[in-house]
Amino acid sequence: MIKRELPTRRVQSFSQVLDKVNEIVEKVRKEGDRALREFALQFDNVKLEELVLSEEQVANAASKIKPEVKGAIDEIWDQLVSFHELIKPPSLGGGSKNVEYGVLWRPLERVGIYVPGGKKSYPSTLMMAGIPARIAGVEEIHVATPVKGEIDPAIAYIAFKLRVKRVYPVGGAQAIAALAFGTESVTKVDKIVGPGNVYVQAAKFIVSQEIGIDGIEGPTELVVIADQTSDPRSIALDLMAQGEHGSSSLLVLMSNSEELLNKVAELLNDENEYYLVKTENLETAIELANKIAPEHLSLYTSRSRELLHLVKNAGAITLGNTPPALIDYSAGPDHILPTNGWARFRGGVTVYDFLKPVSYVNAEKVDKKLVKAAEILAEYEGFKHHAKSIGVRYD
Ligand code: HSO
Ligand code: ZN
Repeated sequence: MIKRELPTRRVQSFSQVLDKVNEIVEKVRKEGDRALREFALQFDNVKLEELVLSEEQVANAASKIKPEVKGAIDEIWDQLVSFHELIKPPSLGGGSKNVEYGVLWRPLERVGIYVPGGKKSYPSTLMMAGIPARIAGVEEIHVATPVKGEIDPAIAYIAFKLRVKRVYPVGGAQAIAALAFGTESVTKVDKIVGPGNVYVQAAKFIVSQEIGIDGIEGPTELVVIADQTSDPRSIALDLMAQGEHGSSSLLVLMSNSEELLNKVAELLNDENEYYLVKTENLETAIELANKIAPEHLSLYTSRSRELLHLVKNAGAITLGNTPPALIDYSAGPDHILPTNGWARFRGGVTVYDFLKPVSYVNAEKVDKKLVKAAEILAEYEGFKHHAKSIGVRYD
């Protein structure tokens, strides 16, 4: 269905499943493995014997990978490593007013990656979460993914390459709860990263009171900004590509050319809702895109470089005639990206999601003025001992 207006809604909130998911999460917290087995049977009709795949099972599945898929993964691997290496921050030290200070970027110790299952398989998502985790220096990576029968060979191969500590053949909200609280078989992690359906999103929201999460990834979003020089067929394909993630994908095209909008309209399938919007000029289109803060933004115009500087809110930007789907697989930047307007305050997954800045100071020779200032403010706040503990040191 084609609409000639801006989208007003943000779709599919997890709020309607929150109560149900709360029950699932609490049951896993109380009953551990037993709850995981029960839910696998109840929701997925899977009888789970072992809740951890053995190294042999993973290696065996990995050995069944098709050579061309293995080659593709190896090729993409290096590209993702290059991107994440580029932005890895160094530990920094400096000082002022005779205080020596700095930050040590320390990796998280244990991380859980959720790889969604369902109709499609997502080995690419395991790479997008696992590679920045490895580059950050995370000690243990744990993976949860729903498995029916044998684990997907590509997922197994990537888990092997990432030196994943354990793979749990468990999916859904119960997998998130297990990673957050730990069970007899599942190790409790410090942070969970990765997308999932509304149940997974709700579970991540609930457990984020106690452990870290990367964010809550909702349905895929793409905003394309194009002009009369852009190829309508490529644009239609880009929109339909992100539409493959489901009917709740948000798919928008804005252009200053009515002719282009009409051409694209003719090429779109009717499996999704598409918003095709005419704007006065490209600058206005960027302003509107900044308000939407989309997950993917395609600047497919003859002035992409120039327009790039006007973008404030977007998860990942493709410039010129670059397919947004290339970011989904092999361009380098991550495809685990903010949705639902979250691009206003965070970006895609990077090494920073797996690092924390631990600050330190040595103020043995600090300027007297800072000592006095601290004492005054501590007294003002009513913290006598704070003031005294500072003052006595520097008399
Ligand atoms: N477009 C999705 C990522 C993805 N596409 C995975 C294919 N596989 C979120 O940006
Ligand atoms: Zn995609």
